[in-house]
Amino acid sequence: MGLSRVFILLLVVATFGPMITSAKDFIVGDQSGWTVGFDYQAWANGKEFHVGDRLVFKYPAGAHNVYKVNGTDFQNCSAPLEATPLTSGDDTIVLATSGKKWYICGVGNHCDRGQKLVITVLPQALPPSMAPAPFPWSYSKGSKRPFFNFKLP
Ligand SMILES: *[C@@H]1O[C@H](CO)[C@@H](O)[C@H](O)[C@H]1NC(C)=O
Ligand SMILES: *[C@@H]1O[C@H](CO)[C@@H](O)[C@H](O)[C@H]1NC(C)=O
Ligand SMILES: [Cu+2]
Repeated sequence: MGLSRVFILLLVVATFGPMITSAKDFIVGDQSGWTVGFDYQAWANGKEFHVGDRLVFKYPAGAHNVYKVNGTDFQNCSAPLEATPLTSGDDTIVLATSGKKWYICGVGNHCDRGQKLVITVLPQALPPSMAPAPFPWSYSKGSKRPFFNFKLP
């Protein structure tokens, strides 16, 4: 028993460990950072944001800021008066819930000049095509599992 159990445990940890803990940091705009005249929709296109991932807005402090707004304010480029923006120049936002999230810069007419980002945050679960198979011991003996068909003692 001993060795094979250890082996199975190691295999499970090696397989599923990275998936469970792989929250990602996204530098908004990559090397361009958070600025005017950048196409943030193109940047967001094709990226998958999940609950637990983080957005990092990088800019020279004082030059820009970050407001989290709703869809209406996003369309209108209006920074809500009652909200306080992030201003550090290295602002990290943890994506805590799924759904659409809107961010704009409230300085001057920067939002109108393209400094706005809308993303859709997906639930933490991986999409079905990438989802880890259920653990082997949840399977009955004859079931067909190409990778995890262990014989349990
Ligand atoms: C948004 O813009 C529309 C017209 O474009 C206007 O009617 C509405 O009052 C604006 N909303 C806000 C919150 O500024
Ligand atoms: C969006 O936020 C503004 C305040 O910034 C608020 O007045 C407005 O009602 C909100 N709109 C929606 C659809 O929640
Ligand atoms: Cu700005």
